[in-house]
Amino acid sequence: MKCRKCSEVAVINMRQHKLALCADHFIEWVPAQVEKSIRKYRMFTPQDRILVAVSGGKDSLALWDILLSLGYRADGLYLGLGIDGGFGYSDESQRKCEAFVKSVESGNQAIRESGSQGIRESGNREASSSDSPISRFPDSLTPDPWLPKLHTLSIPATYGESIPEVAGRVQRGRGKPCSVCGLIKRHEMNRIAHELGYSVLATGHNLDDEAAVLFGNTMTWQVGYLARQGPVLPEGDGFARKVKPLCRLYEREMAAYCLVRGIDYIYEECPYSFGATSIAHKELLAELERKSPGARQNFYLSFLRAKENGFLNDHNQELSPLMHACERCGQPTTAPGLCAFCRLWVNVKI
Ligand code: Q46
Ligand code: ZN
Ligand code: ZN
Repeated sequence: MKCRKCSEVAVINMRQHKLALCADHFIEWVPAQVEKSIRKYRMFTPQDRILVAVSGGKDSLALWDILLSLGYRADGLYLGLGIDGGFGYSDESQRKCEAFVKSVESGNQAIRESGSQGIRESGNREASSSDSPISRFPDSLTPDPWLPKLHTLSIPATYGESIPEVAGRVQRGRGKPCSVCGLIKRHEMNRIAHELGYSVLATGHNLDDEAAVLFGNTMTWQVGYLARQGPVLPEGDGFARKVKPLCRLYEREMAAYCLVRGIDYIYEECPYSFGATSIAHKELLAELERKSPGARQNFYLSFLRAKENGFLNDHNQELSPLMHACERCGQPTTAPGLCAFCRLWVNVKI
């Protein structure tokens, strides 16, 4: 199959777009799509300081790479969860994040040394002078170039227990640590974004993730969750704005992007992700997609359009429960007293 834009061999065929692209055109197309989502949903501007939640997986590292290539000032945040799974899951995923940020640094170093105008090291695309989003590549040639930082925080080192350990001793973690894990991650991301002055927190959720969540919420008509689901969760009450710039890209496109760009990521999933309902929903939607290309995209994007047109508006107004500052950490919480995160630790010395 040939690239739609040139005669090179295509590396990917995106049936939902009826579009096959070669490697060069694909790594131009992906950031352009992300930039469109950023603008369409008014996620952020070049003036915002962005914190990307990185897990060492393909989506979050691809997102960080794309935001940097588009010229946004995006730093990374890695939370060490203390999950081993028999293969050192957390340690390995941290190594992938560190290797990524090092490769960006050495890429920028190489540009400065070569003095070439706006061209990154091997595998990176050329910054054109056109008005394409790619032209806002980081100004690597300025005398004191901005370099992305990776912030890391180890949950066991900070709080004395790994995620599986906390989950093992509280009711909420019975059976699976995911609910406790989600709670801790949300709290720590909010806290760190706030303390370090980031206005935006970006996560690597792709369209497959979002469609699976939408499917789950629709199956049980969780209108509260449906009203809140979207590519942007506005800032407020001490929380940074949360955005999902990859929400219109398929998971396989992110895997292809990493491959073409040479981004090394952790292939293994978290050992606790197996058997999750969201994975079963993803498989169902993937089956539908095989039979009807674009079905998954239509499902999610039609939902977003319906919301833009007022679907669930009434429900949105009902949401905004009264918030209080947690007595211990100060983060906003709906319950008076301690927030859910602090209640996890009240009996633990930290
Ligand atoms: S990291 Fe945490 Fe996920 Fe692992 S323990 Fe569950 S929630 S599956 S995104
Ligand atoms: Zn091409
Ligand atoms: Zn608290």
